[in-house]
Formats: sequence, structure tokens, C-alpha cells
Amino acid sequence: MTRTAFITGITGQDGSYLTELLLEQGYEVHGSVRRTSTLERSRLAHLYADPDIYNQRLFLHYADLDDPTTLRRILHRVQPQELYHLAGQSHVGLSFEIPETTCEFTAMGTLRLLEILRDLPEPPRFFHATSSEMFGRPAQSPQTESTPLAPINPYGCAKAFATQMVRVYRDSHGLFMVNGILYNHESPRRGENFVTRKICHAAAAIKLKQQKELSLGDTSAQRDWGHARDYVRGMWLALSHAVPGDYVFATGKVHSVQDVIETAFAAVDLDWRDYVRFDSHFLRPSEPLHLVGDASKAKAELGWSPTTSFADLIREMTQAELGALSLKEPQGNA
Ligand code: G4F
Repeated sequence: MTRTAFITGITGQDGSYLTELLLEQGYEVHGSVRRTSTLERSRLAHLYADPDIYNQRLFLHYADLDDPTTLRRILHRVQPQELYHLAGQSHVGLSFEIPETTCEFTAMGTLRLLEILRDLPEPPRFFHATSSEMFGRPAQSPQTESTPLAPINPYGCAKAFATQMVRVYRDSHGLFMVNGILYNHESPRRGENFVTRKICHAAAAIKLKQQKELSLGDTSAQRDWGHARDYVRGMWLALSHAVPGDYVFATGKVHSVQDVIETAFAAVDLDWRDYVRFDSHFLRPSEPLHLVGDASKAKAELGWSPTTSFADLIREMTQAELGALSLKEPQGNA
């Protein structure tokens, strides 16, 4: 029998890769989309264009996390067996500017969804995409599923609340619920205001003389960066497993923003020193430290491990930018 999955945040980086994976696995896929004045669905464009897929095996519904009535109605109608909750305000720096919006969508939006699921006649298996940011500045490195939560920014606080609520609903109401503790995961589909994409885009644009320089904040900041395609496979494996639990998805390797710069500029044969500038505008009021994950549990129980190295990831992203920008006219700024 065909399995049905529902994805919140289907138009994002992870949503688009997960949609492809689930369609490959024979699922019928439904997703909620926000109404906006622009139609920002480019990551799914290749699937819309396929008449055998769009409105045959892939369906989109207007709904949002601040509109539980609509979400409830759609979930009653679709009756998915699996629900992947990827939506939310996901930019950490921005969460200092819009903390209420961040908590409204990322924390309360998740709780509203849990309340809807609890009332469904047959609640779906539920995956919550949570974040390493809820560890803040942990005493323990690498972090595991049992590392204490100590967030240091509004986004991390919202994720900590939502993660703990998922645990409460799993333990108290007996629902099949998984927290995927995701470390940074990137790809050519990453949003342009995240640092890897910003750097890879700039390296390619400077190479093609479409941009003069690149302004960044703290380039000594370190992260555990993997490929988004690997992480969505982990999501699916977690919901296919016999029992629910929490899983860290990470590479276990740390690199700095400076490493991203050097890898991306080397990929286009440029010396980064000629182009990269510091701009305090991109500094954050606080930075997490020592965020690196131990994915041993995901490996042992789900057979999951990352397949793409840091250098290959950054090179793939830079090449993708070169390809996309080459289609545009040069601006002529030598
Ligand atoms: O790319 P970032 O904005 O990602 P960040 O803050 O680590 O958050 C991402 O990963 C989390 C873990 O998976 C997710 F929960 C979250 O939703 C998001 O996907 O910044 C990475 C680092 C930071 O230390 C930042 O201060 O890069 C530093 N940085 C330096 N200059 C910059 C810049 N970040 C951005 N976005 N832009 C800059 O100009």
C-alpha cells in the first residue's frame, strides 16, 4: 500500500531533498506552503514541471503554523502515516532581531502541531527537525542525545522548548515522535543568508566579475557541517525504525568559517585575501562554542552515516553557483 507523508517546510532546502527521497521510495507526498506575495518554490520547480508527479503524487496545501484550524483540517483529510516537521524561523542571527516571531513559529508552532496530532484518530509518526543550537556552549564535546540543553540565543531557546515538548508527548501520550538533533547541513539549495552559501556565491560571483568583495562577521566561528541530502535520509530512517527516539545527525568534524572561505576561493582559483572584508554588522550578540555532534546512536540503530566530506560539499556548492551565475550577464566591475 502507498504510504503518505506530510512535510511542513516543504519548499525549503531540507523539504525539497526529502520530497525527492520520499517520491523515490514510492510515497505520496503532501506539504504545507505559506501564502506570500512571491511564489518562492524554486527548489521544487523540477517536480512541478513533471506532470506525472505534481498533483499526482505530490500535493501542496496552503497552511501555516500560526493557523491550527487549517492545519487540523488538512491533516484530517490527508491522514498521513508520517509527518516531517521542518518549518520554522531558522536563522539564528535574525532570531535576536525577531525573538517573538521565532518563538511563535518554532516553539509554539510545534506545540500546536503536537496538539493536533494528539487528537487525530490515527496519529502519524512524527519527525521534529531540531538543532545543535539548543546546546549553546556545552560542557561536553562532542554532544550526544543526552547532553543537557543550554541555549544562548532566542532560536536555541525555541528549539529547546519544542524538543522537550516532543519528548513529553512521546513519553506521556505514547506517540511515535522523534527529535532529529541536526547539526549544520548545507547544499546548493541552502538559503542565501547562511554563511556557506553566502561565501560560495560570492567566490563564484567575484570570479565572474559580478561582485567585488565579500563582507563577513566572525570568521573564526566553528561548526560541524554536512550535506543536507545525508540529513534528510536520516530523517526518513528515523521514522522507518521500529521504535521512536532522539538522534544526533552530525559529521563529528569541525571546521571554521575561514576554512569555508579558503576552500571556496581555492575552487575558483582566487586568493581570498584580495576580496574578504570584516563587517561588524554580521557579528552576533553571542556565539555558541564547541558544537560538534556524536552520531554513534544514529549509526548503530539506523545504519546512518554522512557520505559527503566538508571539502566536497563546499566545492559542490561553489561549482553550482558558478553554473547558475554563468547564465547571467556580467555586471562589468573589474
Ligand atoms: O550559516 P549560519 O547562519 O548558521 P548557524 O547560525 O550555525 O545556524 C544554522 O545551523 C543550525 C544548526 O543546524 C540550525 F539550527 C540553524 O537553523 C541554521 O541552519 O552561521 C554559521 C556561523 C555563525 O557562527 C555566524 O556568526 O557563521 C558565522 N558568520 C560569520 N559571518 C556568519 C557571517 N553567518 C552568516 N549567516 N552571515 C555572515 O556574514
